[in-house]
Amino acid sequence: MPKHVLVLIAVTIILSTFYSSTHTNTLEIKVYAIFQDEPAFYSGLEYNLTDKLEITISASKSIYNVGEELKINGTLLLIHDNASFPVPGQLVALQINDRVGQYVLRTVETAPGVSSSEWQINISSAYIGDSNGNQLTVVTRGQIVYTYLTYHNNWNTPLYVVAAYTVFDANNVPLYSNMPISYTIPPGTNITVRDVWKVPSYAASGTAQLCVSAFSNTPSSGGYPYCPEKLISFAISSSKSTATSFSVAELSETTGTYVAYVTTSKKADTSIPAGTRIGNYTVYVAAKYGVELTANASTTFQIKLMGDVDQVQNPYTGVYSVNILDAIKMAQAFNSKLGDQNWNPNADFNGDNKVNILDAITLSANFGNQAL
Ligand SMILES: [Ca+2]
Ligand SMILES: [Ca+2]
Repeated sequence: MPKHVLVLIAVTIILSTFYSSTHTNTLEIKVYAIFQDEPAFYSGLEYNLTDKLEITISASKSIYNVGEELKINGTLLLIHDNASFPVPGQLVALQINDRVGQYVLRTVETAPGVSSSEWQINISSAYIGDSNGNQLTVVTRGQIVYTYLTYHNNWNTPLYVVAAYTVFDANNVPLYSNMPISYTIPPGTNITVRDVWKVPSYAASGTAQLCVSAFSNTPSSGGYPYCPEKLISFAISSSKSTATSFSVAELSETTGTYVAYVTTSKKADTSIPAGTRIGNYTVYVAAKYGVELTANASTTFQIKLMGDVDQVQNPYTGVYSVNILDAIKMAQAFNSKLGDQNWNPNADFNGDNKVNILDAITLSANFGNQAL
């Protein structure tokens, strides 16, 4: 068969495929040629340039107590011909900011999780070490340690990369999140980032996790992940831990949805300072699909220190705490109701306009908790 006839047949097949795909409400599973040049974002779901990518986000509560577990989840959706399709196996950049700065930086995945691929950026090495670069497998509370991260650009053009990580202890409490560091990495080369931090006094002994991301920008600026999160385990205090092993890389089970859990610390370390900051939090997520489609979203919640009647910061340490002074304040307001002379709204934790045994139980349950 002459060559031009083969070409004509090929063109006809392509045109007819395109025609049928733009005149139907169902998505076809098809390898889209353009992805061959963009292995980092390969997916089997076809899309058109007129399609839109959307991401939803929600926090499980609008107000959390210090020590509570935060749950952030949402869905990545492809909007195609006025219908929406959950997008499985994609990376989502996630950033939680407290009132001061970054609190958590993660790369999560939409269920059922990403398949292996040749990513544009590889996190080729990540570990906790000493100032000379020697790896540490066990660290102690109060120790000054260094994080070493090596990023490799697999791509054929320079890539702007934001290096970001969060360390979690065995109870899934964030110990440290770095100020994201940005570099332009030339094609085919490595860059190593060194960052210093101090292990907080409240870190649980047991297996801690270093969770490392490579973003195109900070997630709060719409940056998406270049590659899956790299997880590295190390031990805090003792390698003979009784803590059960855990995984921060928990996967949602519903196709196209993502989830992230964070347990907030009940204690503060004033020397760093680190701990749970009360006040407003903002969560940002961002994702990319194919070459052109991006989406981002944000939500907010609050963290309060329940049981803190006097709401006074220690003038030297900046710490809010639930202690005997709060119990005294509550005793003074005990059995009062709204309008009474000894009424204290800060002792009415459940908002029923009475200070009674229920509020005392809340104080008792949170006794000893600290926040910044
Ligand atoms: Ca207090
Ligand atoms: Ca009450």
